[in-house]
Amino acid sequence: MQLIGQFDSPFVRRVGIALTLYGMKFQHLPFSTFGDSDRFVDKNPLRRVPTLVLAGGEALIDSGAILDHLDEVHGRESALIAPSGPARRAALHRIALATGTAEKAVSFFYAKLFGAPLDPMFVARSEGQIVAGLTALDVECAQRTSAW
Ligand SMILES: N[C@@H](CCC(=O)N[C@@H](CS)C(=O)NCC(=O)O)C(=O)O
Repeated sequence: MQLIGQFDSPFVRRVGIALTLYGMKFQHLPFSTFGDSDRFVDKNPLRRVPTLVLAGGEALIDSGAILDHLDEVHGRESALIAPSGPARRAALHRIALATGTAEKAVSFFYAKLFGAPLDPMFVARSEGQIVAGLTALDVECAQRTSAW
């Protein structure tokens, strides 16, 4: 199994952490989404990471879909996320806050890197969304009462 992508990506990190905690052996290919995307475009036409290549060559894309597969292989009852019910809904809410914040941060980073001078309204909105996401995540994590 090969995990494509660098660990500066929060989405690659969440897959790498799950693989490690599940004790699944994998080869890490730290290809850059920009400089190295020709090396994995046959596995992911979007040229995005993470991309997980299974032993038979099948490629899984998008961290949520990859984690769904890893949970299934590891066993849904002993997965890192509760299998059903309120605990699962609460976890999915925390995950949506975390991945949503990361998506905002990544797109804001790309806009600053490649975009024309940014509209101050867009900058303020993006920064506000990122800070609000992180703050909400802190609050939800502090309120956790279960092992999940
Ligand atoms: N929803 C995707 C987001 C993945 C993502 O945004 N990856 C970034 C790196 S952090 C990427 O590949 N960017 C290159 C691009 O979109 O062109 C996931 O959860 O895997």
